[in-house]
Amino acid sequence: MEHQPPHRRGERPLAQGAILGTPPHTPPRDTIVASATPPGRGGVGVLRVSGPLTPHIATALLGAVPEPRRARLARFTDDLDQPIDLGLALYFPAPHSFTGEDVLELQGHGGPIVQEALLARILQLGARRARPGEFSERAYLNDKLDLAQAEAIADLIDAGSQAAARAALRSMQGAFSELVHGVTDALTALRVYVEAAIDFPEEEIDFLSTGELAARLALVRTRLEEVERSAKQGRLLTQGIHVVIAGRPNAGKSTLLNRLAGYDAAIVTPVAGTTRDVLRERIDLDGMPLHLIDTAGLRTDTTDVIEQEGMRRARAEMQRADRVLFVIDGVADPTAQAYVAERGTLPAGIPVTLVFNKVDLATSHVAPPDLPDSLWLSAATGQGVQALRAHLKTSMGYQEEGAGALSARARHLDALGRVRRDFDRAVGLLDARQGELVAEELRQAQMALGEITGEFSSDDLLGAIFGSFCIGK
Ligand SMILES: Nc1nc2c(ncn2[C@@H]2O[C@H](COP(=O)(O)OP(=O)(O)OP(=O)(O)O)[C@@H](O)[C@H]2O)c(=O)[nH]1
Ligand SMILES: [Mg+2]
Repeated sequence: MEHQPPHRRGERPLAQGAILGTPPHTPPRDTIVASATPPGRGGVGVLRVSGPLTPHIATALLGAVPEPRRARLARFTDDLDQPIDLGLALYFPAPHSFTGEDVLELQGHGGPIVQEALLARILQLGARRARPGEFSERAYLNDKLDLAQAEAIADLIDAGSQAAARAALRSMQGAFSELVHGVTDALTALRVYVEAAIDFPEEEIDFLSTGELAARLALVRTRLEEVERSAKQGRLLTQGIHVVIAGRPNAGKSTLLNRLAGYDAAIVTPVAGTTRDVLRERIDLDGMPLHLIDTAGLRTDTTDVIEQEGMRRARAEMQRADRVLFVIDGVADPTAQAYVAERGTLPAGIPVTLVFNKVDLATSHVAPPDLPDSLWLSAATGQGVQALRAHLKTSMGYQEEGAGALSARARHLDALGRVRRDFDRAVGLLDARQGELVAEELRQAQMALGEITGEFSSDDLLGAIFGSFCIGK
């Protein structure tokens, strides 16, 4: 399987060389092996070997290096030439392989004993066990794919819906990277323009005051906004949102979780203070993953240490939420006094939806003034729950999959946010006629953009990204 990036990093001399410097990473020289199929029993088990020792391993194991890219039925033998298994061998010589190195794929029988014996033999021949994501990391280091594409592979494997899978496939094939590179190229052109002006100081002032530069900046900004929109949508599709269900004890939080999850995930009782632990459920909202988190009811009049710890955890979850559903018992508290009392203790900046529950018991309802978005429903009967689902989708800006939805991650949005801030500062400095500083801000913006596709990346970042992949990927 090969993935062609829209641009190879090595082929971007302006981005890489004179203006930006070269990346610090060098491809590794040792040989790795791992099972590419999940552990356990199955019809076929695939082991993958990558690195310079691959031809040597193939010769020792199969008697000869197989013809490139042609399946060969072979005996996999041990050091005494006794067969370990019989299967298909596929050889992909560098650089035409997934990792860009010499790769051998062995499709044997999918039993744990036979797979482990084969793996032990390959270790004996000089390979070492691969770390999680190490094949993808090598593909990245060898310019076979960029960082956003490598992440899209993991997102494809983890996709929780058809829509997310299709979006990940598009990003894996480079569609998201291409958008980012479009902005990078426009920024590079801008920087060349600005830096040329700085080299001719007598003309700098004139140059900065012409409308030309302002017009170019505006154009880049429009493209940047396009990428941000696309990434935001992609992030919703790929990673979804985290919604915390909070409120007073007995408001019906766990009942609501169960209703949305479609089964009895949480214990529900008429006893106030039933839920103590944090409970997580992942559901699919027309393609968007929704991570629902049920929490202990908030109240001040308890001395129960377990409940107090539950509340502490509830508040910690709210800090990390994309949205809080604050559930009110609509019968006992029709004016949402529980929310009014708690408002000051909720994390600032995290949007809240008020859910007035138990409408099946209430005779009428009106929205009390000065409150956030409000919905009335019955978690017990399901009445109004569809409207809550729709509200969650629209309030997050999620649209049903358009023709070209892409997968993206919070990491990308974070980088794009920094690009935007640097860029806006550059525009401000232009107004102040500060050519050198404009150039510097644009350089920073370009660096932040480069983090998305991995033209700029620290070892820590790579470790965090690839470390979350599965072994053998
Ligand atoms: N009539 C009616 N009863 C409900 C509704 N939702 C929940 N209840 C009842 O309210 C009681 C409390 O429900 P829970 O879901 O356990 O409430 P909770 O907010 O999770 O409570 P704690 O875990 O104690 O914080 C139970 O007896 C539920 O059956 C509803 O929509 N209508
Ligand atoms: Mg509960």
